[in-house]
Amino acid sequence: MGQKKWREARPREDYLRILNPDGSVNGAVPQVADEELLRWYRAFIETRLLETLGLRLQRRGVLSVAGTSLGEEACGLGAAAALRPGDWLHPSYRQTSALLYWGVPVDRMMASLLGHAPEHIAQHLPIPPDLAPKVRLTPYPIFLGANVPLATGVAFADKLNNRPNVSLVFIGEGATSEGDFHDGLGLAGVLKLPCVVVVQNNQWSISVPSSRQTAAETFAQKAVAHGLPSHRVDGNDVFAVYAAVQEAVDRARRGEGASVVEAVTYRMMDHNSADSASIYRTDEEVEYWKSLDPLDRFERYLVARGLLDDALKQQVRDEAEPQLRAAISRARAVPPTPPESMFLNHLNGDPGWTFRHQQRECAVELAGGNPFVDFTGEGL
Ligand SMILES: Cc1ncc(C[n+]2csc(CCOP(=O)(O)OP(=O)(O)O)c2C)c(N)n1
Ligand SMILES: [Mg+2]
Repeated sequence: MGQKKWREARPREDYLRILNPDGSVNGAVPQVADEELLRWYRAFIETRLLETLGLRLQRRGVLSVAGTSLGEEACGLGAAAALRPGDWLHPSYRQTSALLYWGVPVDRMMASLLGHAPEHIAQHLPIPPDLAPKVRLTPYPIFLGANVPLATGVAFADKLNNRPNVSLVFIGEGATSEGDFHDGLGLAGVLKLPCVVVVQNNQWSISVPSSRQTAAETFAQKAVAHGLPSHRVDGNDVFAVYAAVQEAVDRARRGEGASVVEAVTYRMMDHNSADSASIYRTDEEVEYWKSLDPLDRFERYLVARGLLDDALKQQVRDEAEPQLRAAISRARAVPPTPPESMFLNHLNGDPGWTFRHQQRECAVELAGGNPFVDFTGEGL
């Protein structure tokens, strides 16, 4: 196999940046209460800890695949913090920080990564109503881009019913090449839907660099063709993400329609545990982006403000880790999802031939037979 590495094409830095990598600030910092800043900090730390534990579980064969959002946490966090209870969050798989910010139960998240069916998880890990997240969530679709029309559909329903909610949806820069992204944006533009689309541009779509994803100069530009306003921000600056998304959310809530926010960031790790990024990109590139780390600069800012010191840093970790470990243990204690339960749901009408065939194959296997030898499918 060839050993070609892509030459780095650094993104333009003429974007909104409020928090510099050294922790100093440019211009006005969004007004956020001290307690809220510490909530952001805890979500940052929990995200890093949880994803590290997830990777270790993958290495031990507990999870079949694990990914991380290392270096990208400010995108999910800053955007999610701009929502209010009742709003909708439509994540992709790189917004662990958004989920943890809104208190999505870690045991359920982990049970889902373990492959359990949603109904099974709900049955074995019930959530007391007062602990349920205060935003509404949709599960991320594996087919990239599909959550954009989903979000615009939800926003349309809210608009038709005069509900004051906003839908926040995340998509990777690679997935903006999907038709679904444009279908969703087209509708959101024409119908002025209360929707904010965050393009999390982490420079890579598995092994395809963003410079090969589009000939457009920026991903924010993709909004123009749909008549939508856009912002382009430093995605490693939690204040810039928050400020831009907050403005877009306010606009959507006032009934003025949808917006796009491109958050420029970097995927520090492999695409997921099934990838090996060192084959296609250089160490120098990764080193450069380490110097822009979103948590380092936020910590520097909090320390300079007198809100954080070494003792509190340690305390946050010491509180988070046992809680995360306990949640993972609860998820691991969930009994296996009965395999035949995958046939409990089908979309509409009577189950078709393929459905019935697979159901019978599964039944043969569960009875100890070999579906390929012991079941011919005859008579179906
Ligand atoms: C429609 C579709 N095509 C391809 C894939 C396989 N796939 C999964 S993740 C991925 C890369 C996505 O890159 P990007 O949108 O930039 O998101 P990132 O992983 O960088 O966060 C691809 C091609 C898929 N899941 N769905
Ligand atoms: Mg990407």
